[in-house]
Amino acid sequence: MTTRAYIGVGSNLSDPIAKAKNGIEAIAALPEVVTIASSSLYSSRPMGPQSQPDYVNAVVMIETTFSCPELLKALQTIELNYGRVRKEERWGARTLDLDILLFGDDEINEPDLIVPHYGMKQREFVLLPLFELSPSLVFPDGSELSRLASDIDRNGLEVIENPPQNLN
Ligand code: 5RY
Ligand code: CA
Ligand code: CA
Repeated sequence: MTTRAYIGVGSNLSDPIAKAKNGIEAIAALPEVVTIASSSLYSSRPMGPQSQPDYVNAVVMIETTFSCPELLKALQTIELNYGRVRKEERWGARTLDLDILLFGDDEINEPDLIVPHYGMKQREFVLLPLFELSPSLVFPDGSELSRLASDIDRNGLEVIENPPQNLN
């Protein structure tokens, strides 16, 4: 049984364009994952603490035979492999952040795993790359991505690079 899932990719340290691409490639290389498409790379202004560099963000659409907790564990391993360090400041700068945005129509509410991702509907750097991949997407609660994406402020979000090809 496979599940369609969407993963948010973010980086704002140590060559963030390269780190975001590394993350996208590492997701595609997971044995139980097939990457269907990845979005453009976007430059975005930091949300949360402002005293940190701009981010590079993207979204990847996959099909996976992992369970959602298995996917989370695999993504956390990739983050650590690309030098992610837990710092004091909440929501501070990071080399690579991989978030499960959607996992099929699952709604999961556990302390360490909340899906759909908390806050994603308010984040232009998630909604606009996601809309690029799946313009007709409907959330598990029935809300339409097209409406959310057209209503949100771009807050300086810009495409910096077209989608990478030949992921598999
Ligand atoms: C708000 C608070 C914390 C939004 C708010 C976070 C990224 C958040 C980021 C990222 C960009 C963080 C989580 N209100 N800003 N801030 N991209 N992650 N642009 O990936 F996202 S920390
Ligand atoms: Ca995260
Ligand atoms: Ca994040």
